[in-house]
Amino acid sequence: MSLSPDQAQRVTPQVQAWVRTQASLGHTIATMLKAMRAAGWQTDVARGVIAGTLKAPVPVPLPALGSALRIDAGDRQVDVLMQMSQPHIVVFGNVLSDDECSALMETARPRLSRSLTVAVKTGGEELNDDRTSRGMFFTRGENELVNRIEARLARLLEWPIENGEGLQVLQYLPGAEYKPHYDYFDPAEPGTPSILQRGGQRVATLILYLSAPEAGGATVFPDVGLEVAPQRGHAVFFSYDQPHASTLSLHGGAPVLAGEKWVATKWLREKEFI
Ligand code: PD2
Ligand code: ZN
Repeated sequence: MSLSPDQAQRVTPQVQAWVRTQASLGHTIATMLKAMRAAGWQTDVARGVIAGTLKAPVPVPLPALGSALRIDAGDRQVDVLMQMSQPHIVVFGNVLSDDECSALMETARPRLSRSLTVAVKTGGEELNDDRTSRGMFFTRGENELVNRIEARLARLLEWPIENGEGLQVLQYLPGAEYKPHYDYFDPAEPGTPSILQRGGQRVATLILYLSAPEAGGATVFPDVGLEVAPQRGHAVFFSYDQPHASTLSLHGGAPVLAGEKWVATKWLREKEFI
């Protein structure tokens, strides 16, 4: 199989099959890069495609649940309400107290602005109609409350605090939503290599519910027909060991129909997030 110029810059199953075949024939990454450049690929993009295609699944957070109904998260006993294996999803109860939910929302409120999404072409950020919430980021360990919650989550998920991005708080007013998407960074996009420099791929997400709307606003997993109701103090965790749709980690925030929904999202990286 050859790599025709019209396939340049598009990650199709054919391109991925070509990469796998070259590797199985013993060709080096340098040889593959040379062939891809000759077919019109930019070096960075080609490198990302090769790495993404050949990469074995990476370790991901794996809360030690067993058949326990509760997990000791250090300063709090967290309830296990639901778990499934493919995709790996866990719904937790009692992760945050009412006071912690209120304090996060009140500290975040004056800093909210319209949420952005990653601009895949550049690695920067952009406004996107698919995401109509307002949001803000705390930096990691920004204050005593954030510090305490981050330590609890690290213990709950058995994943180092340093590998977590700062908590992001989101407010959804009626009509606001986050259309289904993947949280990992697409290896085929030209902006991805620069994003990955800060801690590697995202490998898991924890969405903490700070305030429940009166109607709507479920976190949905369309590949498996699951809808998680946003109950205050609860959280939904899911992991993805490859930046690939086969992880079934497609998920979204359904439109809020009445009232306000508030969440805090913690994204977990492979390595230390700087
Ligand atoms: O607020 C949600 O339910 C939601 C849904 C999908 C949040 C995110 N994604 C996210 O923050 O990535
Ligand atoms: Zn998401």
